[in-house]
Amino acid sequence: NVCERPRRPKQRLLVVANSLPVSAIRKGQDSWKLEISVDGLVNPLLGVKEFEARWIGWAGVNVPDEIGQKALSTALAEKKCIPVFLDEHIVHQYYNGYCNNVLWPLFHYLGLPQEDRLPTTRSFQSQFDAYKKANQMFADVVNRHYEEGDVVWCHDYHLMFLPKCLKEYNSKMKVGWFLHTPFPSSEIHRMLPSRSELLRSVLAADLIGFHTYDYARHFVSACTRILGLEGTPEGVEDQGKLTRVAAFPIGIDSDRFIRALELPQVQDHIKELKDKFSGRKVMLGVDRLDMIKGIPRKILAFEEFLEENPEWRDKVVLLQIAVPSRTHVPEHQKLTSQVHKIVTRINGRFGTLTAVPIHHLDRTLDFHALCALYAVTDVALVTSLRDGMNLVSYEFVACQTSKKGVLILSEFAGAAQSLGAGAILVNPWNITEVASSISYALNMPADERENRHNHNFRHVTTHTSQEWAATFVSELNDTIVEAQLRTRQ
Ligand code: ADQ
Repeated sequence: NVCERPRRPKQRLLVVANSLPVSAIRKGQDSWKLEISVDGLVNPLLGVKEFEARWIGWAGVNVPDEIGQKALSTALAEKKCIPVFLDEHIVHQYYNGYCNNVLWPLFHYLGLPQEDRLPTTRSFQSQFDAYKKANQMFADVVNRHYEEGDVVWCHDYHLMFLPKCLKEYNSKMKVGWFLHTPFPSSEIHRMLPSRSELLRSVLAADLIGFHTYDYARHFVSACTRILGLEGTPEGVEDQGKLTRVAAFPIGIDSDRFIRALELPQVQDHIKELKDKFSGRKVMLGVDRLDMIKGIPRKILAFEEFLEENPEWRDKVVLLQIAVPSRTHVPEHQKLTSQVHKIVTRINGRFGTLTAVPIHHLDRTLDFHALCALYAVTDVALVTSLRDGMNLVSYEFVACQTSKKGVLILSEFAGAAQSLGAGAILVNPWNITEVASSISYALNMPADERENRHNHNFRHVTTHTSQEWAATFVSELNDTIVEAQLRTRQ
């Protein structure tokens, strides 16, 4: 008889993010349909199996009545999700207002709202008040579900006020905060009227994580320059209390993508796509439809490439998949119509009766269709103007086991620091440079393509989302031990 060691129970991890990994559609007074939602924050965290994870987040819908709230909470509990109910007014001020109209553009170097988006200074203040109120509501729910020994991992710019609220409830709670967007230069952050309060609230966490060393350095500089605190190689020190600040580059669940390529339905998709685009090289863009993703410039670069290289006109196709996101923000509506106009113009200019150079889809693809698309692609184009990391570039590399295609990657995406050696790095603001990189990529000799791909493939398959989460949480556990040691000394 083999003597089995009793398995240690997994540590409970409370993942707190603005949105839950499912979206809820109301079917009746007490019945709900739940659908998995996709984005760069949800996808990597879903692959994390080492912890007993619970999600806490906004339900994504307004549920004013108690019956509806109770039924939704029960349905979500099956998915290990716990909803935070925010009313329409708070959502408008906190989510549409302060998060999406102020913090998101600022952190991506797009500045603060212009006067036409900000009628009065009072409205700015009321958005910030709503932001704090919403964060407090998240803290209430976390506090209600917290059990001793849990680790609380707060995510993203929506919840910068949360670490402070949680520590006010319970100073022993292990609290980590991770930012998925870039943290901008302190010169940008100092424009924000609430700059100090936000920094101080985040500093209440035990561990603060960013995708890259540069973002961590910008954050520490903001704390030293704006708050006058001391920055050390470990983090930020305030009156003897050290808050650890470090880089934890995210990854993907690469095995999930590699395994999917073997599935019959994915193989069928691949065959269909190969037949449809036979005789043409396939270029691919997959982005949420957002200003930061640089979609119009990318398409203009493709146009310039077609202009300069007439011999390629009937031999290449660009598939641009853009998921509509934050559709209520007026800038996003403008962006959609701008992209449509450019695509129509270019297809009118270079298309024939039987083929067009750009296929543009405004919708989410299911996982298997996405894997098939990645697999048949010759050149992927990721031209974000700024991007915290960019996981599309990782997913593309994981699915290129047979093609070994080329990745053109913006130097302003965090991924440029991890995949830069294998990708062709471009300045996405320079349309001519992107156009000539397309030409270089399409003409690249096979051995160079293979070397570049192998380099990136090694990185993507060894720096996974599982490893990212395990490293962050283990370091978070250690910071508490350190803190206890310090108090014992
Ligand atoms: P996002 O801005 O959402 O994430 P990204 O990292 O590219 O950006 O992730 C997008 C995710 O959505 C990918 O997993 C992709 O597969 C999926 N997706 C995109 N378009 C899709 C479509 N049409 N159909 C189906 N799926 C689609 C934020 C930051 C990023 C950071 C991540 C993770 O803005 O910089 O990399 O968080 O930290």
